[in-house]
Amino acid sequence: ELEGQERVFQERIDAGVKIEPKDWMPEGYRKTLVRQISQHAHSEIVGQLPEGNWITRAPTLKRKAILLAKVQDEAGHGLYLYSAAETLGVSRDALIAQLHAGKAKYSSIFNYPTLTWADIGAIGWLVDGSAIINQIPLCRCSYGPYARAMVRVCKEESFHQRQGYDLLLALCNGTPEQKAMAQDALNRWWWPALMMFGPSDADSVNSAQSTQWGIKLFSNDALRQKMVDQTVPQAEYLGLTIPDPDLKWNEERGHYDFGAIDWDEFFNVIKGNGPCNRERLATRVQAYEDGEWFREGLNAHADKQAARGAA
Ligand code: FAQ
Repeated sequence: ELEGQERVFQERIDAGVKIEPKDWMPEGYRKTLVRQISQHAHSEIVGQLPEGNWITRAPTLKRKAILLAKVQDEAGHGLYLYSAAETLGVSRDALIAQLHAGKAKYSSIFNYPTLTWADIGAIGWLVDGSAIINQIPLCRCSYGPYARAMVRVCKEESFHQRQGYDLLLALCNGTPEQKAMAQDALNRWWWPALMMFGPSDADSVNSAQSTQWGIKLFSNDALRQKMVDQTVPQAEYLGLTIPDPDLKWNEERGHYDFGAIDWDEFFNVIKGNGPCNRERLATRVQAYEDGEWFREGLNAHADKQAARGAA
């Protein structure tokens, strides 16, 4: 039984009233949001790396312009999300320091390598596709600044998803080698994409509280099922095979049944031992250090402006 401020807070959430930065909130609510929003921000920024890897190798000027725009959008998403986290009383510098020290999580998916051009298509189709399914409900979550940030992010993610599908469609309508490249990318990205939704509901330690607080509106497994149901017909249209022998329409449930996820692989990746964890972190830290001269310049300029204003 909740009492006092906490009860009033829960009643507001249950009534669908958004919580705003200056409102009273339980410390656990604040902490949960800082955790989730910062992980989400880090995912956007680290998520630029696998695709950034292909900007100089895009096959045509048009594909290069599209990919550049997508990767820039991801930087923007990171910035909206760090700003949303800052409304909860943490600084962006502190969050970035945690990431660089290897203490903060970011999505498991960005620890896999992009080996071929088809991987860029698979990321747009499957990774942005999953991101949309997870983020559409977040547009209605209880914390105002996070919910509002998600509206624009989701619009941009849908462009990202379409560009990935369009890229794969071109490959699948191309030569047998191109189609094989698309199939190989699907084989490698399918299972990691399903892992993006987090552990099964039985192992999701944060779900119960986050649901009560209106941060989570659907469970990890419910969203994962939605992703499978939505993606199977899209794979069929491409003429590609999803790498799961147990995948089968279940008439009774009205959903696809699918095979078991390798949770050992998932937990290994989130512990820092995926194929690219070390490389991703090292690249981020290097980029930050290389930007030191620029941050110094910005500060010097800001100090000069402030001194002028004071004079
Ligand atoms: N990777 O109890 P739960 C994108 C952790 S999309 C790593 O179920 P929760 C777009 C979880 O943090 C990707 N860690 O946790 C893009 C927790 O550990 P903690 C980013 C994971 O929070 C596309 C533990 O496991 N999207 O970036 C993962 O209730 C292309 C137990 O899990 C978001 O972050 C994972 N996959 O539910 C960008 C969406 N899954 O913190 C560039 C917002 C779970 O207690 C290119 N986040 N963990 O130490 C969420 O909706 C939730 O945080 C979940 C996890 C659903 C991810």
